[in-house]
Amino acid sequence: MQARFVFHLLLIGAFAAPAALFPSHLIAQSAERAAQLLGELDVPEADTPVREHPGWRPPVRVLVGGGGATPERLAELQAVAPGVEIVPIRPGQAAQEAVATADALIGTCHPALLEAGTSLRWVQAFGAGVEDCLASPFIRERGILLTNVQRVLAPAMAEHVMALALSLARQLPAYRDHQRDGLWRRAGGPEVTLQGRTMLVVGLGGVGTEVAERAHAFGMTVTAIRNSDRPGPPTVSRVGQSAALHDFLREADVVVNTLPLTDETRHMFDARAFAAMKPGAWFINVGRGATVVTADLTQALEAGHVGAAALDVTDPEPLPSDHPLWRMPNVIITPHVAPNSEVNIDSRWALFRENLRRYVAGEPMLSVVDTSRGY
Ligand code: OXD
Repeated sequence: MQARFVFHLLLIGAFAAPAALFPSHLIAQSAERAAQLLGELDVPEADTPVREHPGWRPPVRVLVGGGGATPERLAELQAVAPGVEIVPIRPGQAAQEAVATADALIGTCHPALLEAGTSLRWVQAFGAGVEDCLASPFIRERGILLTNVQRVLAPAMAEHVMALALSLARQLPAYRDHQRDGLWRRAGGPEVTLQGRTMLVVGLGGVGTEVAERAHAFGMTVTAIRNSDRPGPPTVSRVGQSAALHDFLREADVVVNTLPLTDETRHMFDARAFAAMKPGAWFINVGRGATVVTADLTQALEAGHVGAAALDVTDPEPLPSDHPLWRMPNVIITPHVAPNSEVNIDSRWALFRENLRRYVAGEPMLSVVDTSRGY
């Protein structure tokens, strides 16, 4: 555990460094690391083989989109699906025609493709959040199997959460401002430690669990809210369901939102939720912007009741350049980059490949979305 943690910290440093300092051999090794990571990630596997899913049949034609569809990756997909026609979506191509006869769609969930894809039986989303796929009625109406990449993105997102929490604790934004002006000067506020504080993770799924593991390793007490009565991992000392959110908020020094966007989670963080937070506590959001009422968060920060916020997601996105959140000294904003890492693109494609192999063979699929819950 200790060694693994040192590795995570090294990566945080590497991302902060200018591109020239980022060793290219690390990028070259990423494909190998991705395959290894997929093995380590504990990606959830469906209980039943996909051949028992209504409508499954061996696929004939699979349409492939999404970032990073290089000839090598397409060849790897072909290798696990011999005899299947793998059709890449090319920019400017009328993909609606091509999707009409496709059995599966990998790497994109574009509403126009879902509408035209009347033969689709399986869609592999490019990302973790699938609210856009489910906003179009076709997945649910046609009983299409939907898979995502939630676990694959979790380590990068959890590192991003810790980077944001550490930046707030150690006042790094203020020191970066001083550095720009060549000033050897204390930031003003007290530097604090994460150790000994309580972190509440709201949304104890793949990402939340990875956040909890890291926060626990930093000596934090971790509590969590999840949408089921399943017990949490040993790194989490207390787990409640959403009805207990406000009670849990009262106890936390750092609140981390890793929620997906569903009808239940939309605007879950409103004025009442922020009022329930401990005075001065911090709010970190890497889930979805619309789980928060932005005006209520802004007001809670202006009033000083919420002590600081670090937001990778906002509502709306992009956040308009004249929005007051941009100018608050106690707010860090990153532009929806928490899931990004040089290894994630490879691990995404490793998952696509493995799921295609399983789909063709009729085996249990990985990372299946419960379309009734929306995640
Ligand atoms: C996602 C994302 O994949 O936020 O859901 O990028």
